[in-house]
Amino acid sequence: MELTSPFETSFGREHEKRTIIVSVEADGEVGYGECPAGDTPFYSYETTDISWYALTRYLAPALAGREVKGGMDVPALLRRVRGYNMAKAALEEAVWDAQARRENVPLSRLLGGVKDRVESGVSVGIQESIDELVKVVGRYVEEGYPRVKVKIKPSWDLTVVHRLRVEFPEIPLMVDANGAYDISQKAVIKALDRYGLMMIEQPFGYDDLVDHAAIQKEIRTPICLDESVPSLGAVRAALKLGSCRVINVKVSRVGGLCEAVRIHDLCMSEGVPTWVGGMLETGVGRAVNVALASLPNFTLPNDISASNRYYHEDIVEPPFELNSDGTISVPRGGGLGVEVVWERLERATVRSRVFKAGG
Ligand code: OSB
Ligand code: MG
Repeated sequence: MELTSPFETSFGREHEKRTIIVSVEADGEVGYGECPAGDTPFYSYETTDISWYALTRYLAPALAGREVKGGMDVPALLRRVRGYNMAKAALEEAVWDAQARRENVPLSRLLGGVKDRVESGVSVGIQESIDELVKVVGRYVEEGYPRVKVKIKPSWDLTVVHRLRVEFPEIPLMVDANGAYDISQKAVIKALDRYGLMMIEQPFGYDDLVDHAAIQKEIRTPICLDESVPSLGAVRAALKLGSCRVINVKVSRVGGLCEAVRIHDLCMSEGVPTWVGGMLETGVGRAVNVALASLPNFTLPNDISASNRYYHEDIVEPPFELNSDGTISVPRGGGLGVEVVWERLERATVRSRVFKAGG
C-alpha cells in the first residue's frame, strides 16, 4: 500500500506499507486482523517477512482447526512460541472480530469500551526542512487534528521544537524519539522540558527502563514508553521503577487485545493515563485500534488518524474520517464495524496462504 506521504523516523524512511492481513473463518463467520510490522528491523526485530515466517511456520498451524470460544482463548494456543507479538496479535484480532460479528456486537463493546468517539492525534515524520515541517503541521492543525506528535532524533530536536512552539504556541504537542538517545545525551531531554510538551515518548533505548527512570526524576514533562514496554510484565516493572508517567498501548507491540486490555486495566488502577499507539495500519488494524481506544482509561489523544492521512484509498469501507471535534467515531456495526473491500485487498496482495484444520 502506497503511503500518501513518506514516513520518516529516527531510523529511516518508508514510502509504502507492506502489511499482513489475516482472516479466520469460524462457523461461517469471517474475522480480520492485521500484522503491521515494519519493513526493516529498526523499530522491532519483527519485520513483515519475519512475521510472515512466524505466522505460516508456527502460529497459523497452532490455531487452524482448534476449538475456541473467542479471542480470550487464543493467547494460550500461541504462548509456546516466544516473541512474534505482531504476528500473534493479528491472529487474535481476527478471532475477536469473528466472535463479535457472530454475537452481532461491536468489538468495542466486547472489550469493555464505553466511548462512541475516540480522540484523534497525528504523528508527523521527519521532514526535509523545518519550514516543510511547519507547513505539514499547519495543514494537520487546519484539518482539525487536536494533538500533534513529531518524530525527533539528534540533529532534529531542539531547533525543531523551538520553531514549532514559535509557530504554534498553544497546540498540544509531543515528541517521539524512538530510542534515538542515551543517558549521556540527557541535556537534550532536559532542554525539551521547557516547551510544555504533553510528553516525551521513548527517548532512550528499546530495552531500557533504568535510565528512563533516572531522567523522569529530573524533568516535569511526563516520559511515555512505547518500545520498552512490550508486555504487561514490562509495564509493571516500568511503573514500579518510575520509568514513565504515561503508557502507549499498541495492540501489535504487546501481542494482542487480551494483553492490551490487561495493560489498560493495570494503568487504570494505578492512575496512569494511557493512549493507543499505531503502526500506520490499514483500516483493519485501525478499526481494532479504535475499538481498544474506546476503553475508559484511554484519556489522552491516540495515534489514530483518518484513513486519508495514511492511504489514498483504504482497504475498508467506510474509511475512518476525522469529526469536526477532533475525534474518530467508533463504528456501530458488529465486529470491527467496517467491511474489507476484497477487490482492493486483492489488488494489493503479493502473497497469500490458506491454513485448514489438520494442515
Ligand atoms: O513509534 O509510534 C511509533 C509508526 C510505525 C512504527 C512506530 C511508530 C509509528 C508512529 C505512527 O508513530 C503512528 C500512527 O500509526 O499514526
Ligand atoms: Mg513510538
